[in-house]
Amino acid sequence: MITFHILTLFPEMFTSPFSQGVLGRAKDRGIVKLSFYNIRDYAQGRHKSVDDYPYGGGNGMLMMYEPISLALGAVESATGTGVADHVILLSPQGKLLTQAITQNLASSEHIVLISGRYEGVDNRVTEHLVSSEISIGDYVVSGGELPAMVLIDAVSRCVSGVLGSDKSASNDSHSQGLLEYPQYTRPSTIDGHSVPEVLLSGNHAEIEQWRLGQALKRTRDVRPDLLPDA
Ligand code: 9D3
Repeated sequence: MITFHILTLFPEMFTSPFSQGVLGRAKDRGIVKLSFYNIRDYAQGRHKSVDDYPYGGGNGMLMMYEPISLALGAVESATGTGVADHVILLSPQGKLLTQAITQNLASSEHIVLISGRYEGVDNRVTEHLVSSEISIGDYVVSGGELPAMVLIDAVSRCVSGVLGSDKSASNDSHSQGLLEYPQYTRPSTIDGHSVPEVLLSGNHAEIEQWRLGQALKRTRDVRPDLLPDA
């Protein structure tokens, strides 16, 4: 059982990805739990502000420290434990998410995810409330919600019992080393395009050799950066 505690201004964004498929099932079966904390609910004062102008000037607004800190307090009240070592801020400044990281996170009981909006967060959040920052890649998306969903999906797949068999989970992590080989299903010919002969041969040694060759070629052509590790 793993619980993701999600601090966000937009909890509704998270509903559909986790109501279907592998993750929907994992949730229904109680293997994965999602718990939401709307940062707006922890805003203080007459205006219930969650964002403010950056000291020193600059573009846009920043998420304030206080509502995030209070929301983290609510997580600790709900769990009855300290969570300080398991607080992840989704951030363009973070370490790149990898399969090795998702596998490590999968053994946690509680993971707290902070999804930001605006141009960023008060750096005191990062320094004093967050234990690690994670990015999902070198491109810009509009907030931390989609990255949090990507992380939850990827981590959940590594949790025992979420996929059909533990073999599927280890198969997932193998495909980290090399890109996958081409795959085909029926019919054996369509629009004049045939399935490679070797796959119909029934010779399993030859099929395995062909698949490895294809995987290596694809990886060299498309993702040569993966090859030294494979
Ligand atoms: C990097 C661009 N920033 C400086 C101008 C502004 C900014 C844009 C979008 C700051 C934050 C965001 C929202 N993105 C995330 O919170 C985010 C993210 C991402 O944009 N790309 C990859 N991984 C992540 S994790 C969180």
